[in-house]
Order: sequence, then structure tokens, then C-alpha cells
Amino acid sequence: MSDLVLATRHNRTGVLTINNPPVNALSPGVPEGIAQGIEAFSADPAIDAIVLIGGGRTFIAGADIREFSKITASGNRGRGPGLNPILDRIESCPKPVVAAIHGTALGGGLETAMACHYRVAVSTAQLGQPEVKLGLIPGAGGTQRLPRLAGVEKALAMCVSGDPISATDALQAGILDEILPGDLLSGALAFAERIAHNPPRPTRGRNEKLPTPAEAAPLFAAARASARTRQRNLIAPLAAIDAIEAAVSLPFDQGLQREAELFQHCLFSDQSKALIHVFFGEREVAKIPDIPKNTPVCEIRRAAVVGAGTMGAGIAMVFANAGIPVLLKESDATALGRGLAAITRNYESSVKKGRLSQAAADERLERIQPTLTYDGFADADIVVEAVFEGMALKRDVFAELNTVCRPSTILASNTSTLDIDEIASVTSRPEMVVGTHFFSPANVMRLLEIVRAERTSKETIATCMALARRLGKIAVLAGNCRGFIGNRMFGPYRREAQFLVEEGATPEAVDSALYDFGMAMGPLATGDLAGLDVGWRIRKEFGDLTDTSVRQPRIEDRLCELGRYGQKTGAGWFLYGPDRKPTHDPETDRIVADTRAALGLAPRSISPEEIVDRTILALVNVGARLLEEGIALRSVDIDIVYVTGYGFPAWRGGPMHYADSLGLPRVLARIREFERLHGALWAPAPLLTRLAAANSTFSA
Ligand code: 3H9
Repeated sequence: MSDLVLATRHNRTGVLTINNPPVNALSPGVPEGIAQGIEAFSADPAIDAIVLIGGGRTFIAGADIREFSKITASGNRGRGPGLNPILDRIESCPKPVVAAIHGTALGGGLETAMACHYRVAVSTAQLGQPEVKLGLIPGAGGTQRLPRLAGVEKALAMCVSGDPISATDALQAGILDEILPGDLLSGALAFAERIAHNPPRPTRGRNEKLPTPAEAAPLFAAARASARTRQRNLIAPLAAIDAIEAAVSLPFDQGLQREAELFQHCLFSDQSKALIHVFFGEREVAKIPDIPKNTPVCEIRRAAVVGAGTMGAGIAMVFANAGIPVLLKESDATALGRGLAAITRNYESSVKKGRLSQAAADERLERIQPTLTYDGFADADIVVEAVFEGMALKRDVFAELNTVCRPSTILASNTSTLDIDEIASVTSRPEMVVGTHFFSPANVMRLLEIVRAERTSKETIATCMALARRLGKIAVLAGNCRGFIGNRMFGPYRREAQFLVEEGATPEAVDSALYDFGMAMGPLATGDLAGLDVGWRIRKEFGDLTDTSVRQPRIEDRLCELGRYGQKTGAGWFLYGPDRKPTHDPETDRIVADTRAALGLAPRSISPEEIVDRTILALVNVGARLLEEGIALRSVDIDIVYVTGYGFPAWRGGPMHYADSLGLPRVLARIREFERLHGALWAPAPLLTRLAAANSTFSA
């Protein structure tokens, strides 16, 4: 028998322990090992019941996701019957089989557990069918067995959202038979002894919770309507609904057949390839080639934030939410009061929405200590500066922090664009200075760009990467340049959006083309949300407004001159009422028309396809430059920045994956066309030219 599955005996119970660290994925050898174990114990007269349990930290976290890319790369759509014959073997075992669950039973892991006759778990276990998050549906009977155990409504909720549920929830739903206190294996053995002589109860035959097709029809209609709006553009949620519908309308084996067809369709889709790229990418970005895993890190017990504006207040909440006490400093009492009021409102709203208990909210609020002085900063292990975006002010703050903080305190700047080397130069500890660029709202957005300056030490970076994980963030390491990865690319993206308006597109047409492409929001409405004045101030700081060497976008500067900063002033590109929904503003039309006239541009008709290519390929071209300059370590780092911080659709995998999927020769040809029409701003990045010539990809 394979050493991935260990068979042992405990009195008259056979135990199969899966040993495939770290997450006991169903890699080749694991399902076969389980099947062999079941066979052997079935045939053994000294065994009455069988327990299936995970070794290490978890039950089975699902199929081995790496295997999927091998299947799709082989192009073999006629994949064999997969896991089903093995699950069939478990389900038809004449002796009761008990799944004993700790950690997570996800995807194929839950499917395996559901093929067992009983399921017990520890109270901290989580169960789920997360396949949709990978652009897939459960492919080993999950859509057929789950509705039989938990009913159609619960099965729909789990398979369509992909979110895991707690053991308590699973017990109530009928997925679990018992939650065991104490040691899982001992509890499961006792349970197995108790039920050893019960007749096995195959899940496939438990039809009592299945409604008739007519009864279930409204549930499926509602699920489809909700998926179409809440999971816009995604094919897997709808496929999961179709598969669960088959559980209601077809006998079990035909239902399995239907599930297999839908699974295959999803597996070979571009969406699934992109989502799997994002799954591994989110983990890959934590690995920094020149910073080994064993690099020493400092323990972060206390933090401090300077600046209680939108970003500072949000960052203080991030620390408090992770259990880290934090000082929040402002220079004047009114601003501090405003920051604290915003934090309090935020926690109150979470309590009202049922996302947080009152006690937890109080505890978090207590961890945030407001202050008008630097008293207590000497105890902080890290300070995050989040003051106004201007170099002079940042230099003053860092010079002061350098004197009030211990020499071992990490000094981090939340700047979104400014030079970290220059900021570090005013301190006597440049090795402890780093950029930590949070995204707004800081307590919600998952991305954290960690910016490595010339002299930032490996320990400082390793500490910040580890801290990010503790804060629940996905950290991506960026080099030091104007805008780092995210904003350096966002500049040309938004520049092209504005040029398109100057050339003839309406602001609505630009935003809707990109929304339809899958972006969470159009680029112009995004500017209105972030505040157009932010970019304007930066453009002034960098002298862009007077730079005549390249074409400059003009409309947004004009909007700012008129005090139209976006949502916060009620108008920017669009007009905003109390509901904050963008609506058409004739005043913008006038400003656009005046700007076009001043620039001597006659408006032309522009297709949605051109809008997408001009903006998205601008991202790709700068992305290629960032790779060449070493600002981004790998193309996947750029993808993760865009998917987690800029609303780029995960199902397109990020801008660089998207370019790879189009084919780089095609991308280059389009960029060359734009260069011919629009000049030097579109000069293709040399890396792109080289890769396209070799018909290669960014990820290769
Ligand atoms: C499925 O089951 C389809 C079936 O319906 C059909 C079957 C025919 N495979 O996340 P972590 C790696 S689809 C391969 O850092 P955590 C991961 O890349 C699958 N590798 O740990 C990382 O590697 P590295 C449905 C996997 O404690 C390491 O394990 N299941 C898999 O923060 C540690 O991972 C899912 O979608 C895998 N399935 O979180 C579950 N899972 O160290 C996906 C993990 O080299 N997994 N790895 O970077 C998860 O959600 C989380 O990993 C989990 C642990 C919650 C389990």
C-alpha cells in the first residue's frame, strides 16, 4: 500500500490515515491508497468499521490543484472517470466508513467525506465546496451528494459561493453526524464502535431531502438570478447550479454524468486557468528569491500610525483587528476626533450588519489609542506614516520618528508614489525604512505593497511580509520607483482613459467598456471615488502639469481647477447625489468640449474594443517595463497587485496573464499600431518585443 495512506488497526476498527502534507490534497496515489485500504479492511473478518482521517494539520483540502494544469495542457478532454469509482468503492463498502474531520474538508475532501457513511468532526473544522473560486464545480459527486445530505438550498449556497461553513453549521445542515469534543481519533473510534453493526447508509440512496423538480424550480431561478448579478461574467457558479439541478431531476448516476460534463467544460475554460493562476499567485508572491524562509524577523507587539486621515484611521483598524495595540497620532485635536469618529462609525456599522459582535468591536476600539504627541512611540515595534502625500512633510515626520523611536523600530511609509530612498535619507537607519502601501479602504482591501528601498534590510522585508500575513493582507514586494507597481501602471491606464475622452468617447462609454471587460469599476468613476485631487497633487509634485515633452491628459486637471474632486465634492467626471451613484453631468460635457477645442481635437467614434485595448494594453506595456527594471519580481506579482488592489477581474488572471492568453505577438502588434497613431508614449517595452519575437509568455 502507498505510504501516502497508512492503514492501522484499533481493536476491531481499521484506520486509514492520509499523509500528504501540507494539506493532504488528493494527489496521485492518495485516492488509490484509500481504495486499497478500504478493500483490505472490507475483506478482513477482524475489522467491523473503518475510520478515514487526515494526518497532520487537516483532513483533505481537495484535489491536487496542480494536476488540473497538467490535464488542460495535455488537451485531453476525455479525462477518465476521475475520483468517482474510488468514492463509489467507499460508498459501497459493506462495513460502515466514518470520516473524521479536522482542519478543512474542502472540494474533493468534502466529496470523499460525503461518500463515507458517517461524518464526525472537531468543532473547529471547516467544510466547503470552494471549486467555483477556481472556476470549477465539484467534480466528484459533490453536487449530487450535498443536496441529498443538506438539501438543495444549502447545497446551492455552498457550491455557488464557494465559502466554507463551520462544523456547527454543517451539523445543523445534516452534513455532519456529530461534533466530537476532545481527541478526534479517540472520539471517532468510539463513534465507529457504536455504529459498527448498523447497516451502511450510502449517501446516494438518501433521497428524503430532495424536492421534486417543480418544488425546486424557484430555488434554481433565484440562484441563477443572483449569480448573474453577484458573480458577473463567471461561468462556474451557473454550471454548479445546473449540476445541482441534475441531482433533483435525474437519477444519481445520470446526475454524476451531467456533473462530469459540466466539470470538464469549466476545467478547460480560460476562466478556470486564470483563477488557478491567481490561487497559486497569491501564494507565490510571498516567496522572495533572495530572502530565504529562515531570515530572522522581529516580533511586532505594538504599532503606531502617524496621521488619522482616511488611510491612517484604516491602517490603525487593520492593526487593531489583528490584535495588535496601536497608537494613532495626529497633530491637531479636530483631525484626530474626525479619524476616531470614522473608526467608531465603521465598527458600529459592522456590528449592525452582524459581521462583528459588540464585545469584539469594543475590544478592537480599545486597542486603538489616540494621541497628539509622540509619547509611547518608543514602545512601538513598527510605525506606519500616513500623512499627506508630500515629500517635505514626509521628511519632517521621518526625521522626528528617527529620534523618538527605538533604533530597532521599523519606520514604514504609506506613500503611494514617493521615493522611499529620499524618505530614508533623513534617518540614521535606512535599513529599517520601508514602504507599506495600503489600499483604500485599508481595513477592507487585501493588497499591501511592500516597497524595498536601496538599503532596506532583508530582515525588515521579511518582518513586513510576515506581518502582512498576520494582518490578513496579501503582500507583494515592489521596487522603489514613482508609484511602485500598482500606481506606476495605473497612471498610463488612466491617462489613456482620459485621452479616449479627449479623442471623442464619452466618459460613460469609457467606463462601461471597462466594466464590461470585467473591471470592478470604470477608470473615471474610480478616480472620482479616490478623489481626483490626489492624482492632481502628485502630478503637480512631479511637475507633470508643465511638462510639454509628452502628451498630457488635460481634462482631469481642468476638473480639479474647478474644485470638482469627485465623490467628495459631489461632482468630478460624474455627478453624485446622496446615493453616491455616478450620473451624467452636462457640465462635464461642456468641459470636455472646451478641452477638445483647446487641443484642436475633432471627436471621432471609438469602439469599446479600442477602449479596452488602449487602457488594458497600456497596463501590460508598463508592466513589461517594471519586469525589465526589476521593480516587479515576476509577472504574477503584477497580476496579484491588479487583482487584489485594482479591481482587475480575477477570472482574467491579471493584466500579464491576460496578455499571455491573448498571445504576445498579437499584443505587440496592437501596441505598435498605437505607437504609429499616438506616438512615443506607446513605444513597446523591449521585454515585450523580445518575448513576442520568441512567441513566449511573461509567465514563462
Ligand atoms: C477540487 O477539489 C475539485 C474536486 O471537486 C474534483 C476532484 C476530481 N492542491 O494556502 P496555504 C498548497 S478543487 C495543491 O498557504 P493555509 C499551497 O499552494 C480543490 N496544492 O495554507 C501552498 O503551497 P506552497 C478544492 C495546494 O493553511 C500549501 O499547500 N480545494 C492545495 O493558509 C499551503 O497552502 C481548494 O480549493 C491543493 N488543493 O490554507 C482548497 N491546497 O507552500 C485550496 C493548498 O508551496 N486550498 N495547496 O505555497 C486552500 O484553500 C488553503 O490552502 C487551505 C490551507 C485553506 C487548505
